[in-house]
Amino acid sequence: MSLPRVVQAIRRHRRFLVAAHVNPEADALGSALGLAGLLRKLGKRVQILNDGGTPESLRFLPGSDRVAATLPGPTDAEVAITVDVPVFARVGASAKWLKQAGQLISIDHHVSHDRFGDINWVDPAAAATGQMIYRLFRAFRIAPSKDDALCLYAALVIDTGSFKYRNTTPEVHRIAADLLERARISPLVVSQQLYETHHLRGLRTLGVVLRRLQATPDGRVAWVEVPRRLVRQAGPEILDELVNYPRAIKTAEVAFAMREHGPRNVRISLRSKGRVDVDRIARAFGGGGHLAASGCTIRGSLSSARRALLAEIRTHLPSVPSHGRPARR
Ligand SMILES: [Mn+2]
Repeated sequence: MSLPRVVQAIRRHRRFLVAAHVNPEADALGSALGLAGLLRKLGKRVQILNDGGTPESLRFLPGSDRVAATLPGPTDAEVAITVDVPVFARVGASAKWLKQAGQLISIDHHVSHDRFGDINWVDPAAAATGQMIYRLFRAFRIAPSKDDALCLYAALVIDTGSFKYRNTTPEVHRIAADLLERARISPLVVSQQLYETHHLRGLRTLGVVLRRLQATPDGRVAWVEVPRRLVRQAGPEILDELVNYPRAIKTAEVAFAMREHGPRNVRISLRSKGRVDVDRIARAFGGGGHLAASGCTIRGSLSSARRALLAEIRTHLPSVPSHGRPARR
């Protein structure tokens, strides 16, 4: 448990650089913004840096307009903190500046975290990195502002699948309730910003893509494959949620979505209903994540990636299917 070490490092220093990962989602960016809010309330100087800046879809997060994509020169930050980053390479081009700081702290909840920081506060039991940032506010006895609360609430919503996944504990609901009160915002507004942002063209492409849903004859593994042409047509908002469709098939124990981003570049999202550890499956291909949600990239064609993945998944499936049994909690 490295929370006390993180608290101590924050107390001892004045200038901070905070970064998430490339293509951040609401947990990564919301955690970075929430953490920056806390540091500023403690009288620290903070710069938020993220390779690629703020994606269009997360502009509703207050403070996201101040996220820098690059810095004009070397940083004078004493401490760099990454949030929601399991392996250092995921920070992309921010690496150059993060390395210039005297100390690197990593705050994350991925079980696949590879302990790249000088201080690693990693809690795979946390539903979101945002939940850990909330704990950090508590540790300093500082209340999240209205804006901090919205950022941390969005982080919880996205990483719990809107409070549906196994990581949604009573504690998560209590924190969410506190954040909602402080953010003075309707959950409806947040869910509209996070989920109801599709374009007609993207949704129609989803229709085309879903016609390609596939499953093994026993139904225990289900997936969808998106060739490059449709990747471009569908757009990232559609593709990021795609794996939820094969996952929603009743008999599916493992689901995956494959998107062809280039020749021999297939990005895979993996989901499990809890019996199979998909972090281990992703790791077999150099990726990782959480027990029930992970990802990796396979260098090969769609069909060779599918064959390799199905073979690997087979070795992790329990011999008895869970058909007909209610899912474990
Ligand atoms: Mn996360």
